Amino acid sequence: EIIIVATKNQGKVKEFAKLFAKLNKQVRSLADVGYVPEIIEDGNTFIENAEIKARIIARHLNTTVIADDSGLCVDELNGAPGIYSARYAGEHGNDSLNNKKLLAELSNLNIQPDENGCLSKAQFKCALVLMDPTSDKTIQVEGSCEGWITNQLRGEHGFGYDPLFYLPQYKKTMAELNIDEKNKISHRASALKKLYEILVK
Ligand code: ITT
Repeated sequence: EIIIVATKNQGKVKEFAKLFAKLNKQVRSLADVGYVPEIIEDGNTFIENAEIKARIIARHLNTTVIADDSGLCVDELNGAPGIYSARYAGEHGNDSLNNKKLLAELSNLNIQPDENGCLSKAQFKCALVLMDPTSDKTIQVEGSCEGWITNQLRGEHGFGYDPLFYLPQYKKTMAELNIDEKNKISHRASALKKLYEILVK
């Protein structure tokens, strides 16, 4: 069975491909199906934005799709960048600028780092919306992952804010975990697990 994941983010695609492989399903991304629209994500929540993407793409392709809207919420920044995570520093999807901006915003607060260099608690959040265009029915789920923002980029795996997201239980950043390790604990994996549990019922 083939699942269309309505995303142009290759980092997300890789993680979904591995997660769905365990369920014996193959993943196709927007690049694979040759439809990569510019979508204005003007919702107020992760769920709303995931639904906007799912609806546009499911209708266009006339097939069921799963859309992912996700981001990082930093406690000391009152939940920023949140739904603006992809364009935090102004340029959509520029991970290195976004990470710089995050460190700059936290450095303005003059927080004393802890022994691991950590400055604030944070959560990764992921909303998944599965949409069937014939009925317009959706399934909506959310997953999250708790960690800390550390003051130094570390690790080469993953994408986005992974190099700054520190996991005390591993003494590593998310970018120092390989994809299988990340897929055991990530916000995306936790959301997908909830979706799967609803679908098998
Ligand atoms: P699509 O909308 O096409 O799926 P996108 O990259 O624009 O791709 P989002 O609007 O959901 O996706 O933005 C998500 C941003 O949040 C992304 O650019 C990362 O900076 C961050 N993010 C989400 N999940 C992440 C993860 O697992 N690790 C690190 N950063 C993540």
